[in-house]
Amino acid sequence: MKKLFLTLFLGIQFACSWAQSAPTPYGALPSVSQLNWHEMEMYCIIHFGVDTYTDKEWGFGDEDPAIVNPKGFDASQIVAAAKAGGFKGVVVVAKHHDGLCIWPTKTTEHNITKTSWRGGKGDMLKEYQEACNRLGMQLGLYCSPWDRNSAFYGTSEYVNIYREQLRELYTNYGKLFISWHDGANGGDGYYGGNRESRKIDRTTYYGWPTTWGITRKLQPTATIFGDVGPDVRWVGNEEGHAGETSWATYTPEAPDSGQIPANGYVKSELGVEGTRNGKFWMPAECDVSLRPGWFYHASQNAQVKSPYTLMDLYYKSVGRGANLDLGLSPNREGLLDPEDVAALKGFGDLLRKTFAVNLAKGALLQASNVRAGGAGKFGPALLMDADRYSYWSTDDGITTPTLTLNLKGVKSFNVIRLRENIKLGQRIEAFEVEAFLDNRWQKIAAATSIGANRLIRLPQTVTARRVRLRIIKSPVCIALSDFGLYKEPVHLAPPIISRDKHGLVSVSTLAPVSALYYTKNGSIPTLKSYAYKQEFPFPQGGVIRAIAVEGGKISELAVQTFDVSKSKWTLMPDTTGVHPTYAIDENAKTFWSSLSPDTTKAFQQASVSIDLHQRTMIHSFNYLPRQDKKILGIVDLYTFSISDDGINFKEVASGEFSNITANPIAQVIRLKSPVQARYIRFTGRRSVKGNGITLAEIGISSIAEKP
Ligand code: FUL
Repeated sequence: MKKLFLTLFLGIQFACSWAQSAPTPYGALPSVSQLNWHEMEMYCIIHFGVDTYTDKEWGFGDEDPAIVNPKGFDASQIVAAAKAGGFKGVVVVAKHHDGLCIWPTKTTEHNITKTSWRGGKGDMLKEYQEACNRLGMQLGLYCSPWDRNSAFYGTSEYVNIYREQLRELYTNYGKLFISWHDGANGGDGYYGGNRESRKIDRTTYYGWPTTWGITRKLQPTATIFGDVGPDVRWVGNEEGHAGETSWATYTPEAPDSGQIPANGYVKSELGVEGTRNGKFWMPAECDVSLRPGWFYHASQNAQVKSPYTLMDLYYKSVGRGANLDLGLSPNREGLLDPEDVAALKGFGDLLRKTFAVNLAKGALLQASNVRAGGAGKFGPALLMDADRYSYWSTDDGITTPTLTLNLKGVKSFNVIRLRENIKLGQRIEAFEVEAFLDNRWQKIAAATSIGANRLIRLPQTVTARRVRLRIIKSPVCIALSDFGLYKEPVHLAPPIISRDKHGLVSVSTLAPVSALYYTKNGSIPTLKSYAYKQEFPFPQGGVIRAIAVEGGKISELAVQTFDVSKSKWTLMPDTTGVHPTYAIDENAKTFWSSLSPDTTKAFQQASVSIDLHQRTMIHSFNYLPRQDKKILGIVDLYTFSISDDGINFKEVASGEFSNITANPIAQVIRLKSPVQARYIRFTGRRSVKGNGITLAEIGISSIAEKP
């Protein structure tokens, strides 16, 4: 089947008639479990627990498990939705930082048997395992090393408990494809009632080499994920993208680079790119949630990522040789919301449509060189089969070959795919693709790393009859396993919804369209909704949804949630620091700062006080951390106060912004009960780094529960 195509070779190949063996593998190589992981490309990670009921991202560890009662829990609904999205497995959070084990563990009382669900008789992990078996999906488990509930956290006793938890997980839930270990470690917690801060040395405390030994013994085919591997590295952001150049190999930084990284949880900026010729095969996993947070929050219902947004993330993760790990957040019933299910299905359909037909198939292939040993073994026809490990290779020393494709007719495409046979290592460093257009070869794409997968989404559809691949740089002969041309369905981009300083909302598009429609009540717009003609006031905030219509096509849906308009707000004189007005300018890119340039100064708490100029109903407030990818001054302990006279302030909320360093998204804090006030004050009581605080925006919502 592999020789369906006529393959032409230039002169020199005919001279090389002696049989040559396979190329020597290059650099660090993937293990069998890593190969399985690469083949999966995408899986989901499922967060459900006490946080689902407390509306938090990190539980403190003092939550009563009885609040957990997902009456409608159906693992099959969740796993089937992931499958419809094209995902090949799920990683279930068996224990998050709050310490609640969602299986009947013997290691702690703080477990599923103490919840109200199924009278304490249930085992969520078993149900996930059964659902995965039924649906042909692979299962992975996440057991947080940090445990804010355990009285023993910080002592060696806890490490034994943690290892025992892993043993239970590895023994009772079948074959796992991944053992997922989070990097958040130590800090404030309940710790068996002690309510204190416990610090551990993340490089030594857990004794990772021993802990990983347990994984290797009990789950020999599972990969181990951690901030720095050892099998799969964290990409370094929770936005779901790897670097434009992303190497599967990696050399961890100090403290003990050079050995298999027992340093486990040392973060590195390098995760996103990897290390060319790194010591270990340690590809990146790009984790990102379908919603802004990892756990379910009703306030984020309007922010479920759309199929095209997921598609974009797919190109930036899987398309860069990494894997995509998408967060799913079952609601309090224990089910995915219909919007989440629809987004997954829409994404899966888009993937299936895009990659249904390889337009390069049937082309006449002319390679500038084919490794001696026979076209059947190393010829370019092998690029067209579905086998990731059959490959086109060149003679030793031939590192910049070209491949010309005379397509079977004129073809229109907008996506290019390449793969290397990674069993032979990551070899190619740069390549270009050209199309024969207007009677000359023109460059249409160029990229660096390939590895397990490289996708290039072209800015425009290219229509051509001849295409040429040029390998520009490779230290050794190539071993390319795939070349494909695809056509992603054309779609109309969603309109842009924005609100100016005066509280006026506008709906616009980059290219002209025939009509725009919108709704103000959270419903999905149709051609019967309000037709957009001009800016309109929306001072109380809420959700605007809009669509564009052009040439009989309806665009992707745009959704934008607004807080109460800040058009009349002013800052009170006690707000100092640099650029105070940036805290309320409705511009996420600017930020206010109380940081002192004198870095020897200790942290000083700071506040922003605002006059709303009218008594306003407040259901929640919202802190948007700086959005420039820097963490200096990001607040993680806050107080929110209100006043009627601008002099006497009363605290109405205080607490922690969890996971804000890894995922610096808007933090919506719902007040215990709604209040009315004319003045508000936000105080940062601690920042994750630096001697002051920074703040991109402060907002409030007057809406009881964001739809
Ligand atoms: C993070 C955790 O701290 C988050 O809560 C979440 O579990 C995410 C997947 O990993 O680092």
